[in-house]
Amino acid sequence: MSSNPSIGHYLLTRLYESGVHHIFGVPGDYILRFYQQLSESPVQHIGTTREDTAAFATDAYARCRGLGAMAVTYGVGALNVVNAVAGAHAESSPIVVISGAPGIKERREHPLLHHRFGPFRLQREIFERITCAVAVLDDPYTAFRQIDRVLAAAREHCKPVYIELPRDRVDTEGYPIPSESLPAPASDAASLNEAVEEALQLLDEAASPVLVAGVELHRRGLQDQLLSLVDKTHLPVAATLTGKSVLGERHPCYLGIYEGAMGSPLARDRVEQADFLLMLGVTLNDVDLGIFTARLDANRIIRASQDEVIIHHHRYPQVLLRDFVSMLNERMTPRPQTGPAVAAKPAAFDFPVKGQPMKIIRLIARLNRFLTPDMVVVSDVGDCLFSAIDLRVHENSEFLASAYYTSMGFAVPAALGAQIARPTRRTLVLVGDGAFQMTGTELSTIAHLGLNPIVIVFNNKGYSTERYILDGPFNDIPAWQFERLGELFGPLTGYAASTEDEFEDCLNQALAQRSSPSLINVHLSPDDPSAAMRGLAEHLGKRV
Ligand SMILES: Cc1ncc(C[n+]2csc(CCOP(=O)(O)OP(=O)(O)O)c2C)c(N)n1
Ligand SMILES: [Mg+2]
Repeated sequence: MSSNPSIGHYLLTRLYESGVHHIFGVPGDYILRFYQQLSESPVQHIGTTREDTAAFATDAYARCRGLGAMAVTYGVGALNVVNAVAGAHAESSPIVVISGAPGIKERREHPLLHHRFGPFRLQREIFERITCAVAVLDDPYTAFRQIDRVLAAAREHCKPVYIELPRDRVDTEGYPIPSESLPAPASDAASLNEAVEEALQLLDEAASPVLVAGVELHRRGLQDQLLSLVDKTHLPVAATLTGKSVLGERHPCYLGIYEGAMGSPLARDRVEQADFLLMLGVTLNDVDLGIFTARLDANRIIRASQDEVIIHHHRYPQVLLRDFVSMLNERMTPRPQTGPAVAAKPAAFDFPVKGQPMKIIRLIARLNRFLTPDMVVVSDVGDCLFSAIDLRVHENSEFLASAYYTSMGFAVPAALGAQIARPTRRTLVLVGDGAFQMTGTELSTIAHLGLNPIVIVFNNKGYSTERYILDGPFNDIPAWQFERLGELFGPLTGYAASTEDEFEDCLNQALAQRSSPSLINVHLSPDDPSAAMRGLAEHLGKRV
């Protein structure tokens, strides 16, 4: 009898110890042995309708819990997740992709095995380009060490990793060879000190500084540090779209989403007129810069990214974001309060007006009043994301989207991942009619598991985002009666709403339905874009 655990068992144990209590995915014969071990372990399998949706669900789970994992079969399963894993890479989400593979022995005996699409190394090579570390567990002597190495890499870099597990190695005994202990990343003390000194002096002299909070604060788990810095200093804060909700959006210092011409006008005025900007964890991508409509002056910026700080033209290398934020927190002195940024409570307004057709701006305003502190909002791309700029979620990090990589089809499966990761929260899903047609089948998994998200389909009759950039018949899609999906998907209540009073009615019924999901098909006019969508169309249209 062997005294060491098998490779599959070790992998499951390590994942469980890292807080991964669920693995998403679809089985296949190259991963079945591992699935059997999974079913005998404390880790729970969540089966999905497709592999890419499993990856979106894992991505959301990882953003909520710090690490997520999925398991798929070779070729057909693994290649199905490439887009979603590339998205997790672009969005800095630490997911572990476990792929089964042909056994080492059978590769020699019968090389023409099903699902093979090239040399056996090809799948690993593909994943090498979209993950931060890969491991092929073909050698029992190094397998445990390889597992430890890739899990550490996922956590350290907040990026996906890839583990390939040949099927004849799952039950093979592994060997606990002590891992080389790599030095934990640390700031250079002198560089950190100087960066903080210079930042403090500039902020002290500034009359109207503004803090811009970005997505890296979320990915590095620095939300509490940010909150404490803001509570202490009263600095007004804008968030980027990819960083949306890194600070709870009802905080008295919150200005709204800064996104150049596409974000909140108040945030834009305050950010662009500030005499100094403290940008923490902001990534300078085209989404956060409002398709390059942002007007930011490098001479008035302190920018801390994951491992360096840049203060106008001074560069301080090897300064970790977490150390910079924490030292600022210790040393910054309170500033006088500059008055409320945006009203903590959304303005009261007259809703519903009987018989009035639904408009996107009033839909978002109504949802703003509907949100409660126990809700997580998951948004797909399209006008639901642009209009959600004005949605103000209560707690920090309760807004999830593929806001930078912008892959359609993220929201419904991500809602599955978010609800599994945070079972005490209720999820509000915002999704376009086009995006829903891509991955809406995951609602059947959600219904099957008895989860209770409320899905709002922004049904503007086609690919509106594309229409506003460049229209043609290619932006038309078939009309679905989304509200009838319950007939197919099991316990799911569907509603359709064209007018405000209808919507009000559906929303209240959906809220009361706590044991199964609800879907509201909201009929919107194709000629009713949000303000941000108009801005996007204007600026992106010129580039197409
Ligand atoms: C997987 C994927 N395919 C294509 C696109 C390009 N694209 C961006 S928005 C969009 C239309 C989205 O339609 P819908 O979900 O109905 O939202 P709407 O724009 O109508 O509000 C398309 C096709 C994309 N972002 N992702
Ligand atoms: Mg649409």
